[in-house]
Amino acid sequence: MTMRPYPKSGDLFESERLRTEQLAPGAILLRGFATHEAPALVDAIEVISNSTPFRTMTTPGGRKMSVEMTNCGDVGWLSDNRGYRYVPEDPVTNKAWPAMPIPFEDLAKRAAAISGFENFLPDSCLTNRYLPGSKLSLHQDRDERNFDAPIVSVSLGSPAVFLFGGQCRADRPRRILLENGDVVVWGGPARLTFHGIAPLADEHHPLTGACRLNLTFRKAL
Ligand code: MD3
Ligand code: FE
Repeated sequence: MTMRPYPKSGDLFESERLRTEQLAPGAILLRGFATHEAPALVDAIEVISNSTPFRTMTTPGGRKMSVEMTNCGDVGWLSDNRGYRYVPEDPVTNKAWPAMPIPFEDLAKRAAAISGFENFLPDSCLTNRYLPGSKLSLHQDRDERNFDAPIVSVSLGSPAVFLFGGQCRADRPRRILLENGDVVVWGGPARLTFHGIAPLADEHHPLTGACRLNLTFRKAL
């Protein structure tokens, strides 16, 4: 039997090394975890948005959000004058949301597992599209039926400053740069932290041009 020595860390390419960072208990940043998959993910988002287009939504308070959104999976998140909720049909097309592509689900499961959340089964994937100036105000994700499952987020394209707050809205947020291929897993004590995205800068990325895409995988039901 031939045995290959386990590679010393110096033998690993930078792109093969796991760059994990615990931002807080339950919040694990996997830098570059999806970089290799990024072009395929962007292509799949293009396909999804051809059947269920990106649209801006209105908050229950009547403000138009600057981020454009679409969904895939069993249910999709939406916001309108009646509130925030998950629905099985897209109100724009009056059809079911497209199925979650297997490579999406697979990536979300691998990221969750490596972060200590085995058996994550997302049933919803919200895709956010940011253009220069688009932002997402500080908020909590609390429209899911239970908070035991983590949320997995994948950043694609142009970089953004992520605002990582605390358990109270008034906690001053830390600013963390999220770049193409970065994946963050939010579970346990981090599941209800306040978070947002600062206005996107006007930067060019070879994959997406000026725009940033973000996937958030959730177990909504
Ligand atoms: C921390 N999206 O769609 S991803 C959202 O980049 C959302 O589009 C942002 O916040 C974006 O709701 C941020 C990072 C993220 C997502 C969900 C979280 C951080 C989170 C849930 C709980 C705590
Ligand atoms: Fe959120």
